[in-house]
Amino acid sequence: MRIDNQKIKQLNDQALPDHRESFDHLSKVLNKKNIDVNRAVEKLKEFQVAIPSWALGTGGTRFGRFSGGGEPRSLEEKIGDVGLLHQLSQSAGAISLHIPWDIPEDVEAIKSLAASHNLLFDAVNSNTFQDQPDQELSYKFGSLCHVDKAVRQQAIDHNLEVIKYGDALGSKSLTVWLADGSSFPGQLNFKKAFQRTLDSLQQIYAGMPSDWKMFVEYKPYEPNFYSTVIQDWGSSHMLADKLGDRAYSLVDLGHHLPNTNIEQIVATLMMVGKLGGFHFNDSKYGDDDVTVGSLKPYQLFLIFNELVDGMEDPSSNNPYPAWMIDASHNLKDPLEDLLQSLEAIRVAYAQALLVDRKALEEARENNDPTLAQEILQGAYRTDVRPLLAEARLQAEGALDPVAAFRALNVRKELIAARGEKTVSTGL
Ligand code: PSV
Ligand code: MN
Repeated sequence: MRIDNQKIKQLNDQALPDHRESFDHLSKVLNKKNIDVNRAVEKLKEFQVAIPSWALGTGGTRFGRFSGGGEPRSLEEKIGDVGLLHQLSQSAGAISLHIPWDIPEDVEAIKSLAASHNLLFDAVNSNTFQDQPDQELSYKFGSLCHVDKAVRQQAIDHNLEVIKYGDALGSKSLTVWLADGSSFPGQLNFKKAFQRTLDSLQQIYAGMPSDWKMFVEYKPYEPNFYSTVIQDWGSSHMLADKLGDRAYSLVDLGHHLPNTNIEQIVATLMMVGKLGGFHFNDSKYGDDDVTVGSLKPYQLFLIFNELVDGMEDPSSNNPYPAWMIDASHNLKDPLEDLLQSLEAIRVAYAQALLVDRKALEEARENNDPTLAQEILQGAYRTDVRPLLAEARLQAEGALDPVAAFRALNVRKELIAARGEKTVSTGL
């Protein structure tokens, strides 16, 4: 389904007087601080985050899954859902596919459907963490790290196939996340597993088109409980470094042990030009995959502070990172949840744009942590939501996407079109 743009406009018109008042007030406050409001709005208009095709249905845990209704049943419907998110938010201009969950049967038709929603295809993701029904060899004991060369070859071939699908759709990057590891001490030779993984990744890297990038994602545990082959940013960076110039680390917010200083990891990777991709979510305990910014918005801001610093650093050769939400929706409507995540990401981004970097650097040079904190928290405590709303208004999105989603009964219409009991492919 598509929302009638006139309906979005009508809702915006009703909310416009309040928006003008708050935007004008914020503009005055920021102008006094010599912050260029138009630049911030333009930056927000440009900032697009990819939606993963597997986040549009209800997620679950190993204990159960409580289906929502109106879930997308096909790749076409998933693209339609991302189209709705983009129409309302004007900030979800790309979709990231997971193969084999989302194999495009008619590539040209899928491409033109995505284009009709103004969507691009972001990184494609391989899946060697599950066995598929028609698969010859099992990944129970790993894929790219497996002791058996034939299993490794099967996993390499799968990644090469994923690249082919992505290439046909216009993707320019492959994200590799491996569940490979061990659940018991002694089970795996750490060094051999790492070397076999590197060797397998080298073969995949060699099969990428010359304008493609590879993102190596890390995760400390789960589904394996004792060790993961690519457990942390150090392992990921070692692999990316050995693979070549077009291989990068990918940071997923949920893939860190409690209290890890993720912002420092981001700064360090960008310093050496090796931060390629970013998966957003939030967590309290582990890879909880809950709504971005729902638990630790200040941490998200501190991470964005480093991301913006890295992006604005003229001496950095880090490429523009690929942004993606990587979350699971167990309780909330997935589309509402994704709209909230998009908002939280953009709030943190906008706040980071407000940081007076020159003053912050001076405070650092003067060993003045008090002033450094004042500067950072001054930006963090600014209610930047009118900037986001203005960016959406200018791009013909909804001033308030979640309110519009509800007022326009989008879920009800999706249920009417697709049914109450639909199941989306994915996790
Ligand atoms: C693994 O936990 C992960 O973060 C990877 O990015 C996967 O591709 C994704 O979640 C979906 O399973
Ligand atoms: Mn991820």
